[in-house]
Amino acid sequence: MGLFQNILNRFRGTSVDWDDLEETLVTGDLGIRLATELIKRLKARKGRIDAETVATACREEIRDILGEIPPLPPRRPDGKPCVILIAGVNGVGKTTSVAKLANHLKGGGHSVMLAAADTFRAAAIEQLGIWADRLQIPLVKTQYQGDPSAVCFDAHQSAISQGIDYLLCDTAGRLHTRHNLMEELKKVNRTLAKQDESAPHERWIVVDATTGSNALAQTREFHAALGLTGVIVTKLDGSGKGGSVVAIAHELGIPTRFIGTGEGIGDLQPFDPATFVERVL
Ligand SMILES: Nc1nc2c(ncn2[C@@H]2O[C@H](COP(=O)(O)OP(=O)(O)OP(=O)(O)O)[C@@H](O)[C@H]2O)c(=O)[nH]1
Ligand SMILES: [Mg+2]
Repeated sequence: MGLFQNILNRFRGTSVDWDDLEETLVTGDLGIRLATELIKRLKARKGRIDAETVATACREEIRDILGEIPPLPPRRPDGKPCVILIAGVNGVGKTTSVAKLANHLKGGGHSVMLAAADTFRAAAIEQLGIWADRLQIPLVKTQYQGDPSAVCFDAHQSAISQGIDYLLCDTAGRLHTRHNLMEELKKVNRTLAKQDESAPHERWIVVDATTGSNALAQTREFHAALGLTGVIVTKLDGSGKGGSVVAIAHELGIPTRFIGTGEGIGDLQPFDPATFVERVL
């Protein structure tokens, strides 16, 4: 059940207790800091305080926090590809999201290339290769346990020489608490700037909606390493409602760019705050 429905159910016919409301917000993956901020904003509002008005006010405040979502960067004026680096912890849906995003971009008439920078798992290169074949998109890869930075460098060089519009780099899952793996990711990021100092133009984290508020902690660490410019939230077809992306927008100012709603290639939509607040959260 969604956050606003929970608020309505909990307080309908009774007065709204602020502590109870805060707990409901935290349970909705908004996190303590955002829940406290929302309560503050709600208290500052004048007028009736009942279940309906509080639910509506919460919607408005969350819509405000989500702000405007930047559009996908266009093809670079210098003719070089727009490079999107995809990172995140293990199993959140990075590789699937890269494939879905490639499909989305290809459907929009753009040329796309993939870089298989997850050299950590042998199956990962193969997994991305299957998607690339299916989508008929070029893939640059190396052998298992090769250097992920070198793969990205080669892919970038190839994408530049072929006049590709978008280069999507899939990286290995890594725990945000593992220092050496985060350093490796920073190196990938630096390497992509070697042939185009403005690259990678986008650095996105993929978070799983079912992991709740842990997504905020992950994003904090990846943001410190990469300076993130976006979030893809996956598995919104599951039990998670994606409250964590509101906390991420509020605390870190990072916009969500796409949402994943299934395992299929078409199950990716551009993030629309209005729809998200009305129908998903
Ligand atoms: N239900 C659902 N499943 C998803 C979604 N996105 C990805 N998955 C599934 O989640 C599982 C992991 O997806 P991957 O794309 O391999 O995840 P990853 O982050 O690349 O994993 P690692 O590379 O091992 O870190 C797969 O079974 C996907 O089909 C989604 O939006 N909804
Ligand atoms: Mg993967």
